[in-house]
Parts: sequence; C-alpha cells; structure tokens
Amino acid sequence: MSNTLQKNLNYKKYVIDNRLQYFKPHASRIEKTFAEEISFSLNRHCKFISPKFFYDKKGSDLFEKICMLPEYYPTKTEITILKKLQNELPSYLDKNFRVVELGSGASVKTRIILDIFSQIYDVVEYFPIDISEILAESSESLLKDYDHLHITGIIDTYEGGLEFLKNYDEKKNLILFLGSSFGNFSPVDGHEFLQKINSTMKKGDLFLIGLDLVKDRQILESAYDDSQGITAEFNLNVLSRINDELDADFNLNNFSHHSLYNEHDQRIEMYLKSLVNQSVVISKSDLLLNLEKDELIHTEYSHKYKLSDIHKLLDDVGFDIKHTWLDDKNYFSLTLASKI
Ligand code: AVJ
Repeated sequence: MSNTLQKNLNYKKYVIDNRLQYFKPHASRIEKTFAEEISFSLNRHCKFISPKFFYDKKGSDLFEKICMLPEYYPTKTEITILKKLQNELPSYLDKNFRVVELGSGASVKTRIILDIFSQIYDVVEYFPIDISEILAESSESLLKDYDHLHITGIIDTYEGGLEFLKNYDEKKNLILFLGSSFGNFSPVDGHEFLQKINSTMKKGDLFLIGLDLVKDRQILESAYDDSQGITAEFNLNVLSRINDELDADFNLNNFSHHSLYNEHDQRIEMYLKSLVNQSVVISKSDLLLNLEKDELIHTEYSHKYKLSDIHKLLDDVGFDIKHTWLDDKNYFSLTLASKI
C-alpha cells in the first residue's frame, strides 16, 4: 500500500474538468536528451537516427498523410479489421473494463474501439499513454463527440505509464497497441517490451496488438517508397528537425530516401543516403559529422510477421492468446491476448 502511494506521488495530477485529467511525472526520469542521443547515434561506425525522432509537428502531419496514401495499406487494413471486432470484442469483456492506449489516439481507430465500449458501458474510461503533449488536442475532440467518455491522460513513456497504471486501481484494462508500431523494435527489444507490458498487467487484463504481416516484396516496398514521395519527405524531415532543434546544417538536397525489404530479417529498412562526400556540423551535439558518398544513415526498421511469429512472440512472454483477426487479403493482423 505504501508502495502504491509512493509510486503515485511521483506523478502530478492535473484536473481539467470532471471528464478530463492528466498525470505527468514530476521530474522526467534520467532520460537522455535529443542532443545526447543524436551525438551517440551519429558518432558510430554504423550511423543511425532513432525513428522516435520522426514525430515533430511536421513529421506527425506527414505520417498522417502516409496513412492515407494508396500504397500504404496498414492503416486502412487495420481499420477494416477493427470494424469486424464490433460484433466480436464484447464477448471478451465483462462489466469492468477501460480502454488504455499506447500512443494517443486522435484517430479513427480509437473511435472504433470507443464505439464498441459505448454500446456496453454507461461510462467509458479512456487512458491514453503518450510522451507527447498532443494528448491534449486529441482528448478535446474525443470528449466533444462522446458524452459518456472520461479521459485520463498519462504523459509518459509507455513503460512508465503502464507501471503507473499497475497500481492505479482494480478496474480491468484493455491495452491497445495498434498500427504495427511494435514493428520498430528489434526482436530482442520487442521481446523485452512485451515482457514489460505483461508484467504490468493484472490477471484478466487484455492486450490488443496490431501487427503487419509478411507479404509480397513489391507491395511492401511501394508502401515505404510511395509515388508521391511523401515517405521520402517524412524520412528527410528528421534532418530538418535536427537542423532546427540542434543547430545543425544538413543540406537536404545532399540526401535521398532509401528503403528496401530485407526478406531474411522480415523487415523494411529505411535509410538516408548521402549523395556526396560531405561534412555536417551539429552544434548542440558537439559533432562534426563526416559522410562519404553513398554512406547510409539508418532511420527505421519496420518488422513484418508471420502468424506463427506472432503466436510465438506472445506465447514466449506468457500471454494467453484469445484470437487473431485478419483482413481478406491477409495483409494485417489484430491479436487479442490476456494475462494468465
Ligand atoms: C508508425 C512504425 C508503424 O512502420 O509502417 C510509415 C512508420 N515509416 N512509413 C511503419 C512508417 C514509413 C510506421 N509505424
């Protein structure tokens, strides 16, 4: 009990009104800054920039555009599968569930789940967990459209937020992790992350994860290199962000978007390719970066899964798999699992 109290003392509660509140850690944990992470990741033999840095305002807008591209099937496909859940999800829920989402859902997807909950419960509780403050924006619009919705935003990392929730109360959680965001993790990190999720769940809690499936190379590659060049813009934008926030002088014309499907490792790999020999100053990271012509900076992995991979993954960390739903073309999957 005292443990619970102490844990929650690390968060400050902001009550906006009787339907909206936030929890935010008092002092952010000893996390590295953007400047430090970039200094580390570009100062190595194999240079990389973490995909989490894609999502500044411009990057988030570009990602929204990607989701609507004809070539980018994941979002559309996941939405069709979620619609199928309308009839089936309720049978897995009892009277005591809330919706928890990793990532804040401004999206259609969250709304489909909230619609399902609205049919079952008089009051629907939604707990988005996100480090970004855009939580506020998306919450306002959800509250406008759902009369019986109560939102508690947790402004923290997914792991931090889940740990907080572990001691919060006795209500059961349906944890959503949609969009194949999990695909960014390396297999080792992914395993660790799922273990973390599992360890913060109470018996009977549910986890719904959306994962992209292995398919034809051509379909995969065009999803990550679209004809309008939006994905290229999205990838290159991370350099603009470094220019703006870390006082750097990347010339975007000297780089190109490079992506490919690595069949052996079942993943899309995205890079920024240096088109010339060049030096770039990143002031706030104390870095003079030398790049050779054709040198690659790795920016993202997007792993693709077979159904057997998904079942093994969840099985290995001790989840009880309830059901996997697919679309007609077997492009994408949603898997519901519970804590044993
Ligand atoms: C947000 C990680 C799921 O991997 O498909 C889209 C990001 N990158 N196009 C994905 C992304 C390029 C996306 N995730």
